[in-house]
This record gives sequence, structure tokens and C-alpha cells, in this order.
Amino acid sequence: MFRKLFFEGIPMKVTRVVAGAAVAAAVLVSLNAQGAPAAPAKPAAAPEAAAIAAHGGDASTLRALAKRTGVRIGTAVDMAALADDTTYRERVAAEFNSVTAENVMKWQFLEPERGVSDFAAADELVDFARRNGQQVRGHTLLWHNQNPAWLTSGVNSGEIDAAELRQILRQHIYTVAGHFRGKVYGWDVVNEVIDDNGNLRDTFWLRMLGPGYIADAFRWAHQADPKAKLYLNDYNVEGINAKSTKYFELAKQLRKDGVPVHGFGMQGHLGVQYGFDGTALDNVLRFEKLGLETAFTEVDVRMILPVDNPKLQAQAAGYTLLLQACLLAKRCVSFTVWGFTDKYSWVPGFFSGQGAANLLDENFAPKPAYQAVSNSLTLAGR
Ligand code: 9MR
Repeated sequence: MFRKLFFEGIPMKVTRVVAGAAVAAAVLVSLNAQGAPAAPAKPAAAPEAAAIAAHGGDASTLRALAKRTGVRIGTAVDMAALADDTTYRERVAAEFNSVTAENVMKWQFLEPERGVSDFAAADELVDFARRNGQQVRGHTLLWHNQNPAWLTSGVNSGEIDAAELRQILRQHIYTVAGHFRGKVYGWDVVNEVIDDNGNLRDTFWLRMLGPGYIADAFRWAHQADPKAKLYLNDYNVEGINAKSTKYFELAKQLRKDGVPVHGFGMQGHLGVQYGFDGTALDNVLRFEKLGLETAFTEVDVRMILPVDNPKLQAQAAGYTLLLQACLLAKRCVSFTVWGFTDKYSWVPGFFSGQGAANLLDENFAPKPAYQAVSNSLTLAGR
């Protein structure tokens, strides 16, 4: 499948597979250029590598099927499950070629004490990914949730004023994007900065720093890691609506101002009880017309429990809608699920009475949605 891609600003016709390989090579080169330990040409043999073969090998895993489409297939990773649950670990390795930290790259975990960085858990994920030939999406440099207590209490008490907050944010972005330079291929630079009515979200960032904090965050991230793809990321922006339209206007303005924004991330937290918005592809395409790449970054499709067959079918349709929008678009580079087994999912804890949002059930058995994703990738590949 030949597609028109823009690589380093030069329009070229390449297969997406070739483009993916070029990106991987660039990551290796940049690692070496920074004096980091030279990456081996092939990922070192690891127990997880055997798992890839054990789960159908190259022929049938999602990552093998996705490779033939040029769209990366990713999952959020729960580090506790990765440490404790062998089946989970094997499936992460076997099925996905991209990973996102579900939590451990958030500020709360990276700087629990002011001035003291703790990269241990995040580095573990980066190492796991390297051993298994996977790429890493960075999530997230700036959010209104999961910030360290010292930061939120300092802001709330007035101990940290606007000028200091700006310095703190800049330092955080330099430190974190700098630490992972060459190790993550992209960052959700700002997460959820627009509300459902299409206004800039009322957060302490906006109240204290004014709307310019968004452009600042992108500029600082670009300074710290000039090769990383820098993303706006949010939920309820999969279709054309007030919120996604505000992002469209914001992205257009930022690009016009020369701010280094490269991508639009649509989280994709859907629920079968709401139905699905058929404008997803049009939405993706309008962002791509601005010159941005796109990605589905946190897909899951929840349901009101108990599970039944019609809900499972609807769930499969929800996954399919978003995946096909990505496959049909020209510059949609990845499709990431927010967890892949119902055994570990944020959904039941946040939406009472809801769950079963993932591709595999709590025993790692594939649901119709897994089959649907697999079929879409199979049919889209070449
Ligand atoms: O899945 C994450 C969960 O473990 C955390 O407790 C939660 C805290 O708010 O964040 C979840 O991940 C969120 C992501 O970082 C941003 N988009 C919404 C995700 C689901 O809430």
C-alpha cells in the first residue's frame, strides 16, 4: 500500500513500513549521538521475545499484522502488572510494538519530592521496550491531574507564585524530555487543556500562567528533545464537535505562530451506551490538512455491566471505527489501547457499574473486539 507521506518536510512516496523503519533507525542514531550506551542492532534476546513466538509468532499477533499497515499498535502499561504477572508481560511483548506508561511518566511519579527526580519505574519500561523491539510514547509533560503534592499545595497556598510556577514548569519539561531524549518517539506535551464546551480548561496552569503556557510548553519540549513528535492530547475529540474544533483552531494558531506542534492525539475513551460518532475520519483528516500527524492514544470502549453479546459486538464496532479512521488517514501513525485486558483497567474504579472495556477479558481470552482489530489490521495490510 503506497501512501504519500511527508518525512522531514520532503513529500515522498514510501510505504508506511519503510517510514517506520526509518524512524526506528533515527532513534538508534540519536541514542548513539548523545553518547548513551550504543543500542544493539537487534534487541537483545529476552524472555519476552520467546513470548512473541508463543502467541502465534509473526503471523497472527497484532504487532505482526500492524507492521504490514505502517500504523504502530500500542498499549498503556501498568508497571505493577508488568512486574507481577507473567501472562501480562508476555502479552505486552507479543502483541504490541509501542508502549505508553499508564502512570509512571506523570509528574507525580517523576518528582514526588521537589527537586528529586525518580526515573526508576519509567526507565524500566523504556528498557522493557528496547528489549522487545518496541517504541515508547511519552505521556505526559503537563496535566492538571497527577501532579506532585508539593506542587499543588504550593500553588494552592500561594507559596508558589506565577513567576516561580513558570520556572518550575520549564525545568520539569527540560528535565523529563531531556532524560528521555532519543528514547521516546513522541510526547503528549499538554494533556486535556480544553474542556467539553470548547473553552481553555480552567486549571491552575491557565489561571496562573495565562493561555501562553501551551505554546511555552511545546517550545520547551522541542528545545529539550528536538526530534520528538510533540502532541496535543485529549478525550471526547474523536469526532467533529465543539471541543475538537477548538483544538483545530488552537493547532492552526500555534502552527501559524511557528510553535513546534506536530501531532493531535485522540484518546478514544468510548462507551457502547453512547453510540459512536461517525465523523471520526473527517476529524482526523482536517487535522492532517493542517500538517499534523495524528494518533489514537488511549482507546478503550467500556460498557454498563453485565457483559452481554450485543454489548460485545457494539464494543468491537467502536474499536473498529477508530482503527479504520486511523488506517484510512494518511498520517495517523499509531493506535494505542489504554490497557488490553479487563484484568487491569482504570474503568471500573472511575465509572461505577461499568467495565469490560478492553480487547481481552480478565483471563486474557480474546473478545470480539480483539478479533475485529485483528481483522481490520489483516485486511489493511499488504
Ligand atoms: O489509567 C490511569 C489511571 O491509572 C490513573 O489512576 C488516572 C488518574 O487520573 O489516569 C488514568 O489515565 C488517564 C490518562 O493519563 C489521561 N487520559 C485519561 C486516562 C484515564 O483516566
